[in-house]
This record gives sequence, structure tokens and C-alpha cells, in this order.
Amino acid sequence: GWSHIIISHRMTVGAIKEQLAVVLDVLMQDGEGTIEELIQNLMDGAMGIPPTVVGTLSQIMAYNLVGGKFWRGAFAFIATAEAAGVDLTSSTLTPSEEALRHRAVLLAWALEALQAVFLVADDIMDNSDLRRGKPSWFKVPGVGLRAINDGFLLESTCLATVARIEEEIEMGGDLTRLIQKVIRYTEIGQMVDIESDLDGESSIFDSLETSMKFRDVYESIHQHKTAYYTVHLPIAAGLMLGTHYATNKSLVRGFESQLASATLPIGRYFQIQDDFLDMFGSIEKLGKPGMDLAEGKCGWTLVEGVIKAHELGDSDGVKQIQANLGRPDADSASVRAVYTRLGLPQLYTETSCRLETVIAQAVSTQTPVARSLCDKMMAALVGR
Ligand code: DMA
Ligand code: MG
Ligand code: MG
Ligand code: MG
Repeated sequence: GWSHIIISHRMTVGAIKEQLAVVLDVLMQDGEGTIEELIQNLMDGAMGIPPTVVGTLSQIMAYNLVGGKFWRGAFAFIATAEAAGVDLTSSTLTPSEEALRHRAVLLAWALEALQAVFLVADDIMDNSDLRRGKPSWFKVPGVGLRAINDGFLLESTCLATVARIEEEIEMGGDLTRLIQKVIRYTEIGQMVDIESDLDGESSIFDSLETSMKFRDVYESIHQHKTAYYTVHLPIAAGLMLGTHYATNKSLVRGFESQLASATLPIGRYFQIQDDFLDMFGSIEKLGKPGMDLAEGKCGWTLVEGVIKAHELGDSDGVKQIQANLGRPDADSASVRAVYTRLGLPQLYTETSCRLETVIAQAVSTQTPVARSLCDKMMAALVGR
């Protein structure tokens, strides 16, 4: 399993939790000031903007950027620091290290703004009422579908902030190209996610053979909608910024595909957890309701659940899942009981262990800094 590998890299679940707490402190130190700066970047060149608009923007950002785990931002910060070889959480930084810290904080918030766009849109598409324990942005009274433009603004906030970092230190556009690529893949993933929604009529219920075809579909969805922006982007973006600081050079061409051989499986691991917890986690802990059954999501839980039911010849189980899939009035508790009878929680543990071995292998071929970052990401995920 992963635990001995984490230990061999001297990164334990406890250690990463401590580091994340320290980093989050730094990132939140002047949250209001950072939001103000994000808004300045967004508004750069715009004229005659009423002050109320700025006030609304800061509400949008305070609501949608804060209150989550801030993992993506924290990992971008850690990656920047490790690539630069500077402890950016230290209280004694030189002026040039201080400038790097400031940019690492902005990068972290920019990536959280991007995460916020995807969540605002995702909750509209998935019909989710709750996010991070409070109403989804489009469900907030008075917001509704203007959330669409708010989402565009959050995306522009990310791009404008990254563009500014790149201009100031002459990074040459690598970071912007990376983010644009990641946005594109995430959008494609969300498109495939929506298009692949299933209901009781789906061929997944026909036979073991037809159900197995859906494995490739959810793997592709996971890779595109989640792995790029959740795991690959924070690490790759931080590496770009920190490396530029340390060497005044860009990373070599091809570094990203090498990195992706580890970050993408880690991202798929993340989304398998998300799919599993959608059915087996608690709303209190997750801060969001499980919508995947009612929405008919082609995810790990449904596909592996139906495959297992076919394998075990549990036609009653197949029928129960079929009767509830894609229905707004879906009875989660009874479907959860079917999944439990089929041994899905055990399968989840086995699948996670197997994927941990695959990931450990991919991580072992990375550069030392990338290896350390991937280990930390895994330690954080294993412990969640
Ligand atoms: C997550 O999909 C992907 C994006 C791009 C937000 P999801 O609908 O499973 O996310 P959640 O479970 O958080 O609604
Ligand atoms: Mg979704
Ligand atoms: Mg969703
Ligand atoms: Mg989910």
C-alpha cells in the first residue's frame, strides 16, 4: 500500500496535515487584501465602474473562494516554494523571497478562483443545492442564473492574475498556456460527464459485457474533468513559477507529459473517492448532497456497482439500481443497501490500494521535487 512509500519519502499523513495548516495560515493572512488585488487585476483597464460593483465582486469572491479545503491553492504554493528552494512560510524572507511569496499567494488564489468557476457551473448542471455546507451560488437568493456571468468573471480573475504575474517577471506565457489547456480539458470532461448521464434504459443494465464498456467512459471523465485541474495544474503551475524564480528559465519542454504520468492517476484516485463518497459519505462531512444517483452519473460507484451485480448474478440488485437511476425521487438508502450487499465498500478499498501501487510506480520516476509534491498530494488524499 501507499503508507510504507509515504514513510520512505518521509511524508506522513500527519506531517502533510501540519504543513497544509501552516500554508493555509499564510494564504489566509490577508484574505481581504488578496481579494482586493484579484479584483484590481480583473478590473485592469475598465473605466467608470460603480463602487457597488466592486462590492458585489468581493462578495462573490468571499463566498466562492473561501470555505473549501483550499487544497489546490495550497499545493500550488507548496510547489512554488519547493521548486524555488525557499521556505515561503518563514517569517524572515529577503525582499526578493517576499516578492515570490506574494506571487505564490496570488497564484494560489487564482487557482481557487478557477476551482470556484467550475463549482458554480457544476452545481447548476448537477442541480446541487448545497456546496461547502452552504447554498450553491446559484441557489443564493437574488443570484440565480446571473451566476453564469459571475462564473465567467471568476475565470477572468484567474487569467488576469496569472497574466499579471507572467508580465511582471517575464515568464513568457507558459503559465497562461498551461491554464488554458487545463480549462479546455476540464470543460471537455464536464461535457462528457453531462452527455454520459444514464437512466434505467441504459445498456449498462443489459449484461456484464455491456456494463464493462462504461469503465472507459468514467475513466475519461475523471481524467478530464478532475485530474488536470485538481492535481496536475497546482503542481505544474507551482513548479513553473518556482523554477523561473530559481533559475530564471522555463522548465524543459516535455516536463509536463512526464509529470502528467503521475498527476493524472492521482487525479483519477481523487475522483474515485469523490464518486464513492457521493454515495457513502455523509452530507455533514462533505458539505454537499450526493446527486450522482438522481442525476444518473456515469461514475465509479454506478459502473462498478452494476458490473459487480452482473458478476454476482444479482439480478434483483440490477433491477433496484435501474429503478432509481436518473430519477429525482431516487431512493439512495435502498440503493446504498444494494451496493453494500454487493461489497462495493470493499471493492473501493481494493481499487484504491491497486491504484496506489500504480501511482507509487509513476511517482518514483519523477524528479525529486515533483516526487515530493506527488507524495504530499497522496498523503493528503489518503488521509481525507
Ligand atoms: C467534479 O465533478 C468536477 C468538476 C469540474 C467540478 P462532480 O460533479 O463530481 O463534483 P462534486 O461532487 O463536487 O459536485
Ligand atoms: Mg458534476
Ligand atoms: Mg457536482
Ligand atoms: Mg461528485
